[in-house]
Amino acid sequence: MKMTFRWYGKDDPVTLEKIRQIPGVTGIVSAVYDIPVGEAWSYERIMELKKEVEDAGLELSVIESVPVHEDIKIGGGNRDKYIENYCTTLRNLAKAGIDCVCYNFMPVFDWTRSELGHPLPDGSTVLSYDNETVLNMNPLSGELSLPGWDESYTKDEMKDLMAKYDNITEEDLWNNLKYFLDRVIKVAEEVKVKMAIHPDDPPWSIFGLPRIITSKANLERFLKLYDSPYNGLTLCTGSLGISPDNDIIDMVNSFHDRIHFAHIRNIKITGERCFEEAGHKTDAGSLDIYGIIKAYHDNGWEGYIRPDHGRMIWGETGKPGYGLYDRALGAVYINGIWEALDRSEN
Ligand code: CS2
Ligand code: MN
Repeated sequence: MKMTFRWYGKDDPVTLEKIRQIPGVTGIVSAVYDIPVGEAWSYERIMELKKEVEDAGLELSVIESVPVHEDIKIGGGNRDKYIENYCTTLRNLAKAGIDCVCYNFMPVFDWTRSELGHPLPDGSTVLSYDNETVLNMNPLSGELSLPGWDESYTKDEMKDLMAKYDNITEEDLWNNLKYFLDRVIKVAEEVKVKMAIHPDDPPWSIFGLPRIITSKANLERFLKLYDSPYNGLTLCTGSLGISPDNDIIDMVNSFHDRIHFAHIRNIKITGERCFEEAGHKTDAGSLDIYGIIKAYHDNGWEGYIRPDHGRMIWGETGKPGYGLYDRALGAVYINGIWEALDRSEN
Protein backbone atom coordinates (compact mmCIF):
# COMPACT_ATOMS: atom_id res chain seq x y z
CA MET A 1 0.00 0.00 0.00
CA LYS A 2 0.99 3.60 -0.49
CA MET A 3 0.21 5.96 2.37
CA THR A 4 -1.24 9.31 1.33
CA PHE A 5 -2.79 12.36 3.00
CA ARG A 6 -5.46 14.74 1.78
CA TRP A 7 -4.46 18.34 1.20
CA TYR A 8 -6.97 21.05 0.28
CA GLY A 9 -4.57 23.29 -1.59
CA LYS A 10 -3.04 26.67 -0.80
CA ASP A 11 -5.81 27.69 1.63
CA ASP A 12 -5.47 24.54 3.72
CA PRO A 13 -4.12 25.42 7.19
CA VAL A 14 -2.55 21.97 7.13
CA THR A 15 0.43 22.78 4.94
CA LEU A 16 2.48 20.45 2.77
CA GLU A 17 5.48 21.17 5.03
CA LYS A 18 3.56 19.78 8.00
CA ILE A 19 2.29 16.78 6.08
CA ARG A 20 5.81 15.94 5.04
CA GLN A 21 6.76 15.46 8.70
CA ILE A 22 4.22 12.69 9.29
CA PRO A 23 6.20 9.45 9.39
CA GLY A 24 5.47 7.22 6.41
CA VAL A 25 3.37 9.66 4.39
CA THR A 26 4.76 10.14 0.89
CA GLY A 27 1.75 10.87 -1.27
CA ILE A 28 -0.72 13.73 -1.52
CA VAL A 29 -4.39 13.51 -2.39
CA SER A 30 -5.67 16.78 -3.77
CA ALA A 31 -7.56 18.50 -6.57
CA VAL A 32 -7.77 21.66 -8.62
CA TYR A 33 -10.38 23.43 -6.52
CA ASP A 34 -11.12 26.63 -8.37
CA ILE A 35 -12.37 25.36 -11.71
CA PRO A 36 -16.19 25.22 -11.72
CA VAL A 37 -17.75 21.74 -11.70
CA GLY A 38 -18.21 20.49 -15.25
CA GLU A 39 -15.36 22.43 -16.87
CA ALA A 40 -12.25 20.63 -18.08
CA TRP A 41 -9.03 20.99 -16.10
CA SER A 42 -6.17 22.17 -18.27
CA TYR A 43 -2.83 20.38 -18.30
CA GLU A 44 -1.14 23.58 -17.09
CA ARG A 45 -3.35 23.87 -13.99
CA ILE A 46 -2.74 20.24 -13.11
CA MET A 47 1.01 20.68 -13.53
CA GLU A 48 0.95 23.73 -11.26
CA LEU A 49 -0.58 21.61 -8.51
CA LYS A 50 1.83 18.78 -9.14
CA LYS A 51 4.82 21.09 -9.01
CA GLU A 52 3.71 22.64 -5.74
CA VAL A 53 3.40 19.19 -4.17
CA GLU A 54 6.72 17.99 -5.54
CA ASP A 55 8.53 21.15 -4.46
CA ALA A 56 7.52 20.20 -0.92
CA GLY A 57 9.16 16.81 -1.31
CA LEU A 58 5.94 14.86 -1.78
CA GLU A 59 4.23 13.09 -4.66
CA LEU A 60 0.83 13.92 -6.12
CA SER A 61 -0.74 10.47 -5.95
CA VAL A 62 -4.52 10.63 -6.21
CA ILE A 63 -7.00 13.22 -7.39
CA GLU A 64 -9.96 13.51 -5.01
CA SER A 65 -12.23 14.42 -6.58
CA VAL A 66 -12.96 15.22 -10.17
CA PRO A 67 -16.58 16.15 -9.44
CA VAL A 68 -19.38 14.93 -11.67
CA HIS A 69 -21.76 17.62 -12.94
CA GLU A 70 -25.38 17.25 -11.77
CA ASP A 71 -26.55 17.17 -15.38
CA ILE A 72 -24.77 13.84 -15.77
CA LYS A 73 -26.48 12.41 -12.68
CA ILE A 74 -29.86 13.70 -13.81
CA GLY A 75 -29.35 12.55 -17.40
CA GLY A 76 -29.93 16.12 -18.58
CA GLY A 77 -29.59 17.62 -22.03
CA ASN A 78 -26.03 18.85 -21.53
CA ARG A 79 -24.57 15.65 -20.18
CA ASP A 80 -22.61 14.77 -23.32
CA LYS A 81 -20.78 18.07 -23.15
CA TYR A 82 -19.93 17.56 -19.47
CA ILE A 83 -18.83 13.97 -20.07
CA GLU A 84 -16.60 15.17 -22.87
CA ASN A 85 -15.04 17.71 -20.49
CA TYR A 86 -14.60 14.99 -17.89
CA CYS A 87 -12.71 12.88 -20.43
CA THR A 88 -10.52 15.85 -21.34
CA THR A 89 -9.66 16.23 -17.64
CA LEU A 90 -8.75 12.54 -17.43
CA ARG A 91 -6.52 12.82 -20.48
CA ASN A 92 -4.75 15.85 -18.99
CA LEU A 93 -4.35 14.14 -15.63
CA ALA A 94 -2.83 11.09 -17.31
CA LYS A 95 -0.45 13.29 -19.24
CA ALA A 96 0.65 14.74 -15.90
CA GLY A 97 1.37 11.24 -14.61
CA ILE A 98 -1.74 10.75 -12.43
CA ASP A 99 -3.06 7.19 -12.37
CA CYS A 100 -5.92 7.25 -9.86
CA VAL A 101 -9.02 9.46 -9.68
CA CYS A 102 -11.68 9.46 -6.97
CA TYR A 103 -15.20 10.76 -7.57
CA ASN A 104 -18.70 10.21 -6.27
CA PHE A 105 -22.17 9.96 -7.71
CA MET A 106 -24.20 11.43 -4.84
CA PRO A 107 -27.00 13.73 -6.02
CA VAL A 108 -26.47 17.35 -4.92
CA PHE A 109 -24.96 16.77 -1.48
CA ASP A 110 -21.67 15.15 -0.53
CA TRP A 111 -21.16 13.91 3.02
CA THR A 112 -23.86 15.04 5.40
CA ARG A 113 -23.78 15.48 9.17
CA SER A 114 -26.00 17.09 11.79
CA GLU A 115 -23.15 18.41 13.92
CA LEU A 116 -19.59 19.45 13.05
CA GLY A 117 -18.19 19.90 16.55
CA HIS A 118 -19.78 17.15 18.61
CA PRO A 119 -17.87 16.83 21.90
CA LEU A 120 -16.49 13.46 22.97
CA PRO A 121 -15.80 12.65 26.64
CA ASP A 122 -12.03 13.06 26.08
CA GLY A 123 -12.52 16.72 25.16
CA SER A 124 -12.04 16.27 21.42
CA THR A 125 -14.76 17.09 18.90
CA VAL A 126 -16.03 15.11 15.92
CA LEU A 127 -18.55 15.16 13.11
CA SER A 128 -21.76 13.39 14.04
CA TYR A 129 -25.08 12.37 12.55
CA ASP A 130 -28.41 12.22 14.28
CA ASN A 131 -31.21 10.86 12.12
CA GLU A 132 -34.02 12.92 13.72
CA THR A 133 -32.08 16.14 13.25
CA VAL A 134 -31.29 15.41 9.59
CA LEU A 135 -34.91 14.47 8.90
CA ASN A 136 -35.84 17.92 10.16
CA MET A 137 -33.25 19.77 8.11
CA ASN A 138 -34.53 21.66 5.08
CA PRO A 139 -31.94 21.96 2.32
CA LEU A 140 -34.14 24.54 0.57
CA SER A 141 -33.99 26.98 3.47
CA GLY A 142 -30.73 28.35 2.11
CA GLU A 143 -29.32 28.22 5.63
CA LEU A 144 -27.67 24.84 5.56
CA SER A 145 -24.04 24.51 4.71
CA LEU A 146 -21.52 21.73 5.21
CA PRO A 147 -17.81 21.72 4.36
CA GLY A 148 -18.14 18.87 1.86
CA TRP A 149 -20.92 20.50 -0.14
CA ASP A 150 -20.74 22.44 -3.36
CA GLU A 151 -21.60 25.93 -2.12
CA SER A 152 -21.83 27.56 -5.49
CA TYR A 153 -25.65 27.41 -5.76
CA THR A 154 -27.94 30.31 -4.93
CA LYS A 155 -31.14 29.50 -3.04
CA ASP A 156 -33.14 29.52 -6.29
CA GLU A 157 -30.65 27.39 -8.17
CA MET A 158 -30.78 24.86 -5.35
CA LYS A 159 -34.57 24.80 -5.55
CA ASP A 160 -34.44 24.19 -9.30
CA LEU A 161 -31.82 21.51 -8.94
CA MET A 162 -33.73 19.66 -6.23
CA ALA A 163 -36.87 19.88 -8.39
CA LYS A 164 -35.04 18.20 -11.25
CA TYR A 165 -34.53 15.18 -9.00
CA ASP A 166 -38.26 14.89 -8.27
CA ASN A 167 -38.69 12.33 -11.00
CA ILE A 168 -35.32 10.61 -10.73
CA THR A 169 -35.59 7.17 -9.20
CA GLU A 170 -32.75 4.95 -8.06
CA GLU A 171 -33.06 3.02 -11.32
CA ASP A 172 -32.73 6.25 -13.30
CA LEU A 173 -29.59 7.07 -11.34
CA TRP A 174 -28.17 3.62 -12.14
CA ASN A 175 -28.89 4.19 -15.83
CA ASN A 176 -27.28 7.61 -15.77
CA LEU A 177 -24.26 6.19 -13.99
CA LYS A 178 -23.93 3.50 -16.66
CA TYR A 179 -24.19 6.10 -19.41
CA PHE A 180 -21.34 8.00 -17.73
CA LEU A 181 -19.18 4.90 -17.20
CA ASP A 182 -19.64 3.63 -20.76
CA ARG A 183 -18.01 6.79 -22.04
CA VAL A 184 -15.57 7.68 -19.29
CA ILE A 185 -14.08 4.27 -18.50
CA LYS A 186 -13.25 3.75 -22.15
CA VAL A 187 -11.03 6.82 -21.94
CA ALA A 188 -9.70 5.80 -18.51
CA GLU A 189 -8.60 2.47 -20.02
CA GLU A 190 -6.97 4.20 -22.92
CA VAL A 191 -4.95 6.61 -20.76
CA LYS A 192 -4.53 4.16 -17.86
CA VAL A 193 -6.20 6.12 -15.09
CA LYS A 194 -7.91 4.00 -12.46
CA MET A 195 -11.31 5.43 -11.61
CA ALA A 196 -12.42 4.91 -8.01
CA ILE A 197 -15.98 5.77 -7.01
CA HIS A 198 -16.48 6.91 -3.41
CA PRO A 199 -19.50 5.43 -1.61
CA ASP A 200 -22.40 7.57 -0.48
CA ASP A 201 -22.12 9.07 2.97
CA PRO A 202 -24.37 8.25 4.71
CA PRO A 203 -25.25 5.16 2.67
CA TRP A 204 -28.97 5.89 2.55
CA SER A 205 -31.26 8.40 0.89
CA ILE A 206 -31.31 11.91 2.39
CA PHE A 207 -33.63 14.84 1.62
CA GLY A 208 -35.62 12.51 -0.65
CA LEU A 209 -32.71 12.16 -3.09
CA PRO A 210 -31.72 8.73 -4.42
CA ARG A 211 -28.42 7.20 -3.30
CA ILE A 212 -27.08 3.94 -4.76
CA ILE A 213 -23.43 3.35 -3.80
CA THR A 214 -24.44 2.04 -0.42
CA SER A 215 -24.05 -1.73 0.09
CA LYS A 216 -22.16 -4.84 -1.00
CA ALA A 217 -24.89 -5.84 -3.46
CA ASN A 218 -24.83 -2.36 -4.99
CA LEU A 219 -21.03 -2.29 -5.19
CA GLU A 220 -21.22 -5.61 -7.06
CA ARG A 221 -23.82 -4.17 -9.39
CA PHE A 222 -21.67 -1.09 -9.91
CA LEU A 223 -18.57 -3.12 -10.80
CA LYS A 224 -20.57 -5.12 -13.33
CA LEU A 225 -21.91 -2.01 -15.04
CA TYR A 226 -18.54 -1.78 -16.73
CA ASP A 227 -16.35 -4.75 -16.05
CA SER A 228 -12.85 -3.35 -16.21
CA PRO A 229 -10.01 -2.89 -13.75
CA TYR A 230 -10.25 0.82 -14.55
CA ASN A 231 -13.77 0.91 -13.16
CA GLY A 232 -13.00 0.59 -9.47
CA LEU A 233 -13.73 1.67 -5.95
CA THR A 234 -12.64 4.03 -3.22
CA LEU A 235 -13.56 1.85 -0.26
CA CYS A 236 -14.42 4.28 2.54
CA THR A 237 -14.82 2.40 5.83
CA GLY A 238 -16.52 5.30 7.57
CA SER A 239 -19.11 5.90 4.85
CA LEU A 240 -20.16 2.29 4.31
CA GLY A 241 -19.52 1.21 7.89
CA ILE A 242 -22.26 3.31 9.46
CA SER A 243 -24.75 0.84 8.11
CA PRO A 244 -24.46 -2.20 10.42
CA ASP A 245 -25.38 -4.47 7.49
CA ASN A 246 -22.14 -3.57 5.71
CA ASP A 247 -19.25 -5.92 6.52
CA ILE A 248 -16.15 -4.01 5.44
CA ILE A 249 -13.72 -6.92 5.86
CA ASP A 250 -15.91 -9.03 3.59
CA MET A 251 -15.96 -6.17 1.05
CA VAL A 252 -12.15 -5.94 1.08
CA ASN A 253 -11.87 -9.69 0.59
CA SER A 254 -14.41 -9.66 -2.23
CA PHE A 255 -13.36 -6.54 -4.11
CA HIS A 256 -9.67 -5.95 -3.36
CA ASP A 257 -8.71 -6.27 -7.04
CA ARG A 258 -10.99 -3.38 -7.85
CA ILE A 259 -10.24 -1.19 -4.81
CA HIS A 260 -7.76 1.42 -5.97
CA PHE A 261 -8.04 3.77 -3.04
CA ALA A 262 -8.77 2.99 0.61
CA HIS A 263 -10.19 5.52 3.08
CA ILE A 264 -9.69 4.47 6.66
CA ARG A 265 -11.64 5.94 9.54
CA ASN A 266 -13.58 4.66 12.50
CA ILE A 267 -17.11 5.58 13.50
CA LYS A 268 -19.22 4.75 16.52
CA ILE A 269 -22.79 3.72 15.83
CA THR A 270 -24.86 5.28 18.63
CA GLY A 271 -28.38 4.33 17.51
CA GLU A 272 -30.42 3.58 14.43
CA ARG A 273 -28.99 5.80 11.69
CA CYS A 274 -27.07 7.72 14.33
CA PHE A 275 -23.31 7.83 14.67
CA GLU A 276 -20.35 9.90 15.70
CA GLU A 277 -16.91 9.80 14.14
CA ALA A 278 -14.03 8.47 16.22
CA GLY A 279 -10.27 8.18 16.42
CA HIS A 280 -8.87 5.54 14.06
CA LYS A 281 -7.98 2.91 16.65
CA THR A 282 -10.24 -0.16 16.62
CA ASP A 283 -11.45 0.22 20.21
CA ALA A 284 -12.48 3.85 19.63
CA GLY A 285 -15.46 2.88 17.50
CA SER A 286 -17.63 0.20 15.93
CA LEU A 287 -15.30 -0.88 13.12
CA ASP A 288 -12.54 -3.47 13.32
CA ILE A 289 -9.84 -1.26 11.81
CA TYR A 290 -7.12 -3.83 12.55
CA GLY A 291 -9.16 -6.53 10.81
CA ILE A 292 -9.77 -4.28 7.80
CA ILE A 293 -6.07 -3.43 7.41
CA LYS A 294 -5.23 -7.11 7.85
CA ALA A 295 -7.67 -8.01 5.05
CA TYR A 296 -5.86 -5.61 2.72
CA HIS A 297 -2.52 -7.04 3.82
CA ASP A 298 -3.61 -10.68 3.49
CA ASN A 299 -4.73 -9.98 -0.07
CA GLY A 300 -1.37 -8.48 -1.04
CA TRP A 301 -3.11 -5.20 -1.81
CA GLU A 302 -0.97 -2.43 -3.32
CA GLY A 303 -3.29 0.54 -3.75
CA TYR A 304 -3.35 4.04 -2.31
CA ILE A 305 -4.59 4.48 1.23
CA ARG A 306 -5.27 7.48 3.44
CA PRO A 307 -6.57 8.25 6.89
CA ASP A 308 -10.01 9.78 6.40
CA HIS A 309 -11.72 12.24 8.72
CA GLY A 310 -10.15 12.71 12.14
CA ARG A 311 -11.23 14.26 15.43
CA MET A 312 -10.23 17.79 16.34
CA ILE A 313 -7.74 17.38 19.16
CA TRP A 314 -5.19 19.43 21.10
CA GLY A 315 -7.14 22.63 20.47
CA GLU A 316 -6.70 22.50 16.71
CA THR A 317 -9.14 24.51 14.63
CA GLY A 318 -9.73 24.27 10.91
CA LYS A 319 -11.74 22.32 8.38
CA PRO A 320 -13.96 19.91 10.36
CA GLY A 321 -12.75 16.34 9.89
CA TYR A 322 -9.58 17.48 8.18
CA GLY A 323 -7.26 18.69 10.92
CA LEU A 324 -3.62 17.65 11.01
CA TYR A 325 -3.16 15.92 14.35
CA ASP A 326 -5.71 13.17 14.48
CA ARG A 327 -5.32 12.25 10.83
CA ALA A 328 -1.57 12.06 11.38
CA LEU A 329 -2.17 9.70 14.30
CA GLY A 330 -4.38 7.67 11.97
CA ALA A 331 -1.68 7.42 9.31
CA VAL A 332 0.89 6.29 11.85
CA TYR A 333 -1.52 3.75 13.37
CA ILE A 334 -2.27 2.25 9.96
CA ASN A 335 1.44 2.15 9.09
CA GLY A 336 2.15 0.49 12.44
CA ILE A 337 -0.38 -2.26 11.83
CA TRP A 338 1.01 -2.80 8.33
CA GLU A 339 4.60 -3.05 9.52
CA ALA A 340 3.64 -5.52 12.25
CA LEU A 341 1.78 -7.66 9.71
CA ASP A 342 4.73 -7.53 7.30
CA ARG A 343 7.14 -8.61 10.00
CA SER A 344 4.97 -11.38 11.40
CA GLU A 345 5.21 -13.06 8.02
CA ASN A 346 8.97 -13.44 8.24
C1 CS2 B 1 -15.31 12.78 2.26
C2 CS2 B 1 -15.83 13.13 0.87
O1 CS2 B 1 -15.32 10.67 3.19
C3 CS2 B 1 -14.70 11.45 2.47
O2 CS2 B 1 -13.63 11.13 1.99
O3 CS2 B 1 -14.60 13.74 2.91
O4 CS2 B 1 -15.92 14.49 0.72
C4 CS2 B 1 -15.13 12.55 -0.32
O5 CS2 B 1 -13.93 13.21 -0.52
C5 CS2 B 1 -15.91 12.64 -1.61
O6 CS2 B 1 -17.17 12.17 -1.43
C6 CS2 B 1 -15.24 11.88 -2.73
O7 CS2 B 1 -15.77 12.21 -3.95
MN1 MN C 1 -14.06 8.77 2.56
